[in-house]
Amino acid sequence: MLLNLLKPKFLLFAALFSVGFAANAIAQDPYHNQRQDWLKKAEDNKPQLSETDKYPVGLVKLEKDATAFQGWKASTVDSAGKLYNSSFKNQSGVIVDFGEHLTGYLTFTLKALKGTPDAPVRLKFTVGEVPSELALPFDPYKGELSRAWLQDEIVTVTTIPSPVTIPRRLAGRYVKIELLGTSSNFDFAIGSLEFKATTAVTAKPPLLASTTPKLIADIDRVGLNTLKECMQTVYEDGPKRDRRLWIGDLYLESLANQYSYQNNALTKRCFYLLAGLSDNDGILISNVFENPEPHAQAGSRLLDYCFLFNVALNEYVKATDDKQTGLDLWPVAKKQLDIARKYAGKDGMMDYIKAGKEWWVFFDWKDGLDKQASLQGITLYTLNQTYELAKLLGKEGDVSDIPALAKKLKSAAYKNLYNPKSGLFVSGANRQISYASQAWMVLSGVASKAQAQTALKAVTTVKDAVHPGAPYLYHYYVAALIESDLKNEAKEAVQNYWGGMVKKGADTFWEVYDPNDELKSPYGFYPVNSYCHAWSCTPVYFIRKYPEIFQR
Ligand code: RAM
Repeated sequence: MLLNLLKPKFLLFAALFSVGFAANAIAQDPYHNQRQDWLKKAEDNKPQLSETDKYPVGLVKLEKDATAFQGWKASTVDSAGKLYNSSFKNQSGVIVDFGEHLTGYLTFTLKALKGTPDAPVRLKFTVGEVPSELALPFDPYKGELSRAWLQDEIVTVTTIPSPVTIPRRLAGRYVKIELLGTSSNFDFAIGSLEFKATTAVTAKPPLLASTTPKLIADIDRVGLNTLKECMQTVYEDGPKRDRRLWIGDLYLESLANQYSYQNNALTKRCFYLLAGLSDNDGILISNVFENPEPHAQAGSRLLDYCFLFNVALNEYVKATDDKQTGLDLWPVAKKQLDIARKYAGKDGMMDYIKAGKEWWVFFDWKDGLDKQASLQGITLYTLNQTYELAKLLGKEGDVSDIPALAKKLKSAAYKNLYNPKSGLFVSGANRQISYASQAWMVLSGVASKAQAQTALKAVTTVKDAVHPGAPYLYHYYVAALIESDLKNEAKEAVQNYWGGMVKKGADTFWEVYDPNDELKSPYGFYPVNSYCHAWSCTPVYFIRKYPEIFQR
């Protein structure tokens, strides 16, 4: 009774409260008047995906092989024709090879060979990017990410013949098909199997010079495939997992795209989406989804990715001269600089301990990496790049404090993080030496060219230096080598690292690759790693931007 009496008052209060709350959020939202326009521009630049029908090229069997990647080799045992010409009852567990990595939709039909289909057929499809995904049992599942990322789907076919499309979009090269249930009154075969492959890529990239070494050309080919597969209606990080737009992946994909497929509309769309879906305080959210409506992963704020938005936008405006997009999104770039202002101490050092408590600070999938030097470096890099962007857009007046802040950060980095005796940059209380620290100190411009060369050469000789854990950080390491004019070293690094994946049979480049630990997974179960991962495609950028280093 009391509750009923209170109800209208409570509802009125709640309504006023929520109106007040919403009004407050709007009042705080620095982009309140622009968001809808940005999201509309994102929609206007959504690409029409191209669709291509692909068919199996053969049947393979998996063999344990200690020399193969992750210990599993797929070798061809039959032509694809066998699948269609004989009873499926004797083929359960067959593995179909499509010959290349594909992203899209799998459709099949069944056909009766003998008798009348008098019961449904239950089949299990497992799609793999690499052989180990088909060799290892997924359950009991031990990974930290959702079990549902793994691509096994059970399908019950009730009408034979009729086409069945697996509703979920799939990504991979191999398809295992197992028979889980059928009737003994009839026999059947697979009538057809096709993959509708989708991508936003329609252009052909320019050819490499005829002098390009074979291994480099192979790396470029695999990098292009990786990029093509990840270019869907956004730059996805991986078409198998996580299938969404992350700022860090967008940055590296947009660089590679600029020197290959040149789909500027896609890059533009991604910038507008991220801006339109940023947090109410104007800070970017690290990743966004497209469906059912564009939305961000609430609460996922990643410090280095906020900075890389600015860097990516600057690169894009420089490369395309699309100043309109630059001007539209300038408020967002300007706003991200508040992060630098907030954590820059009086001594010019970024407060990495506080930042690390308040943010996800990433840089690499590498346990134990100390991030002090990398954070100092990326902050400086961002300040410089954003100032460059401001100049391009005639907005220096908006960020007039930045040159002085950059100067302060630079001299503090030099004073606190450089060891002139060893010629190396150190990070954190334990003065850790890592590839990440050297790379970011070089890219930030803290090191002179001579110092950069010394540091990048020296780090390779330090026994317990922390190595990169994933191609993502390897990108920045190679960029630093090029920046320091260590051309041969850059070429060697690309040939050894990405060439290592090519030699191990990669069709597309992997999310995580440690040459000494092929089973490495940041997620506790390596089949859930992505084996076609955006941030690994950047040799395409290096090889094509610097032909004098890589194409001869
Ligand atoms: C992984 C994603 C993505 C990356 C983030 C930080 O989960 O696959 O590529 O940007 O982490």
